Amino acid sequence: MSSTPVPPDFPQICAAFPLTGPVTAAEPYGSGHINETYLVRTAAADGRRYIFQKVNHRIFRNVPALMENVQRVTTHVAAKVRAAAGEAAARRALTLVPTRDGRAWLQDAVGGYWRVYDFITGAHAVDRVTDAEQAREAARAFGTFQAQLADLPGGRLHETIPNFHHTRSRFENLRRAVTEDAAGRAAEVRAEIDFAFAHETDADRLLTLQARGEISERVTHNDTKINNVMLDDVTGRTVAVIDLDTIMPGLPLYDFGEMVRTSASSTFEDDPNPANMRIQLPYFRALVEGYLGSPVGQVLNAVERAHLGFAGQLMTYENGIRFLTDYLQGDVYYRIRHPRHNLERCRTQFALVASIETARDEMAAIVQEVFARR
Ligand code: ADP
Ligand code: GN1
Ligand code: MG
Repeated sequence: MSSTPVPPDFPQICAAFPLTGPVTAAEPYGSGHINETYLVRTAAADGRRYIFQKVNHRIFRNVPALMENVQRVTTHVAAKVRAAAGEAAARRALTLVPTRDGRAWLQDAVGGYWRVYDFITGAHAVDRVTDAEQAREAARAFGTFQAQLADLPGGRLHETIPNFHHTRSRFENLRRAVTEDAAGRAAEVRAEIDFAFAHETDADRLLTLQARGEISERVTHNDTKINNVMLDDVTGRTVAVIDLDTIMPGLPLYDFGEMVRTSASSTFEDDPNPANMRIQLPYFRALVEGYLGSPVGQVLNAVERAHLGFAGQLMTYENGIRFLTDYLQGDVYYRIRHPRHNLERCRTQFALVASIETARDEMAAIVQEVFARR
């Protein structure tokens, strides 16, 4: 659960939005690491609920640009979903609730940015995959979502966080954090620093392929964590892809790799015991089947296909070095629940990197098998 309590000025914030009934309750919601998310219940006859989010503008430096992206993406996806799903479409795409004066967001008295979405009913997000079907669903959903964005009109989206998945620049941030050692923690995490430095060359692999033109940029989600897809409470099928703040130009391999990190892993990303963490090959197979079976499967080239397993390793490595960097900098980025949280997250990510390295050949064989069967 989010640990940020409902702020004292919340009633004024609610009043700026045309909710269908008076607010009866508001509570912190979800387990995202970045934004503050609240569930708001109302006394409306239809029991209408809303998701209020305070966007973290220390991390997202240009919230108006971010919200322009979100508006463009939600409008485009909603139109596609309506065409395909008719009446059932309402909960299949995030729907922004504009302020009373028609804006996509509200700026509060102290400069905070708020937005409101309709609550997606009858669905839930999970922090960990517990069966292969969930993994297949998530991959199908993110693959379909990416395909829906392929013809997004209006030019290039804003980069809401520059160099978000630029692993070379993530690596250089780590190197700087080690040198500066702002929180005096470098000596304690020597083993993790050594692991990160030993894998430095991985940071350039996809960037090099991209520079050579062998793989190319598309509109991607960039945060395809399993808890960023809502699954139906009854059928377990995907209802909607959420958390649109990092939708911008990226590589499809980043999206697939992040799915491997969070959906083909044996435990939570912050399991305090790294020995519990390993790659789950049946879930990896399900991800490959779901992703290659989605419309995106038709447009991936052979180089992209050959790097599906490596993408998982790279995104896990990237998250590991980001957690380590944050630990070294004194926990300035991610929300933490205890002082060693970022270190535990890092260790458990590095355990998964090592496990994926060991399973490299088996993963390559799975990709080939699934591809050959299509
Ligand atoms: P963060 O960027 O902090 O991860 P998210 O947008 O992913 O924020 O929201 C956090 C959590 O809130 C999600 O994992 C999901 O459980 C829940 N959530 C977000 N939007 C909705 C929505 N429209 N309807 C229902 N639940 C939602
Ligand atoms: C953050 O916002 P959330 O919790 O879905 C982070 C991702 C990381 C993830 C690690 C904007 O995602 O990049 O992979 O934590 N989002 C941002 O769990 O930095
Ligand atoms: Mg999220």
